[in-house]
Amino acid sequence: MAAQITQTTLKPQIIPTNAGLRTFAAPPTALQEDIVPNDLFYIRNHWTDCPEIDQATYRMAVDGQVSTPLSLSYEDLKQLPQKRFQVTFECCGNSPVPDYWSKALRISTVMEGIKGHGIMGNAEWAGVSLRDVLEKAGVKDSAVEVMFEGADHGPDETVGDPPEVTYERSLPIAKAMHPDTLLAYEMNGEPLPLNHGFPLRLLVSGWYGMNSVKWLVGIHVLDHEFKGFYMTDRYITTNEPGSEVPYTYYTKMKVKSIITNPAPGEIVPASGYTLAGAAWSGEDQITKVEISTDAGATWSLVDTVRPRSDYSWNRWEHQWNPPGPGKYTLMCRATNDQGDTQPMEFPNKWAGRGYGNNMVFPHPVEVKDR
Ligand SMILES: Nc1nc2c(c(=O)[nH]1)N[C@H]1C(S)=C(S)[C@@H](COP(=O)(O)O)O[C@H]1N2
Ligand SMILES: [Mo]
Repeated sequence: MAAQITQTTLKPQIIPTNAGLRTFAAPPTALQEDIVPNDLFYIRNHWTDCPEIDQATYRMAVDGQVSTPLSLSYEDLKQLPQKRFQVTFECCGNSPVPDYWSKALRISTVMEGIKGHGIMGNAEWAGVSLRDVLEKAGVKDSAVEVMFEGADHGPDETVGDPPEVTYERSLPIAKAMHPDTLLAYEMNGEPLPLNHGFPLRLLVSGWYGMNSVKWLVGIHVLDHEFKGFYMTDRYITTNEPGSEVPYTYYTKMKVKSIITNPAPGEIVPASGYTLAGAAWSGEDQITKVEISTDAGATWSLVDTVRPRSDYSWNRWEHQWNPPGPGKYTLMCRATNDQGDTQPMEFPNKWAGRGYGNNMVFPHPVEVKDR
């Protein structure tokens, strides 16, 4: 008997990108809407199993350089003033250059999910301002950084060394005290899903994803810089010997844009088509999105760049009437209010892990008579 097509096989799903079911990308069509639904939002976990925390007994510790250490329950957090807004974020390993990525992961074939730009998303988040919690505890003048402790730990995912490490990241005190740095308990109107950090995650608006610690159990105010494994051995890149800056730290997301319509493999009708996509730039504003339909030889401004909602991406659209059937290479390029624009090539080739790729991406399409 032929296999039955069920609702499940028809529904788009997140795509695994590595062994161990730790990273899943959003399918390309999930990036076509303003909001990525929770079940299609990318997942990036350092361990296969995620911690299962009981909401009833959950406590979050706030300690270190504070006048009153706190132990907050889920209910305590819910009592604080609520903030709700959209935030777009991407993993700093999104849009990897396949060559560099396969070298870093020591894999010979690049898995489907790793191609493209699916290790990102936009959602509406609700929670409380981290600042409100820090002010409740009373941050001392000696505070330099705040360290965030996740409940997940184990051997490092790729090399198993260190054999025991906890997911911990820190922020400079200024970003921690920014009113839009959230402790989020809701995602798109639902309690935070298990894979996205239930019951509480940090959400660092405008910064790369690894800063937004999930399954948050501790907020530790420090009088020094935190030098944990995920600060010094991951999510930084060593630059070429002799470079002015020896290491690059990835904090706020660089200016970037992608084409979402047509999706990869979608045939464009020769009669005309509305190209669409997204552009974002961390804390900065997008001022311009350009489009090329001839592989970067000529550029024009896109027809429409829609305003963003708080920290969301800007959606853009452009009517294209192709000269005729055939193969074309489309490209888009965004510029921000600091004057930064996307480079034509992957900016830090030296870096083995290929983080922070914001190059102008070629988007091949086929136009056919219909
Ligand atoms: N506790 C914890 N927080 C974490 C991670 C993790 O593995 N453990 N992964 C980080 C990384 S690298 C990214 S890109 C984002 C992904 O968030 P998401 O899975 O909700 O999309 O969470 C960050 N926070
Ligand atoms: Mo990430």
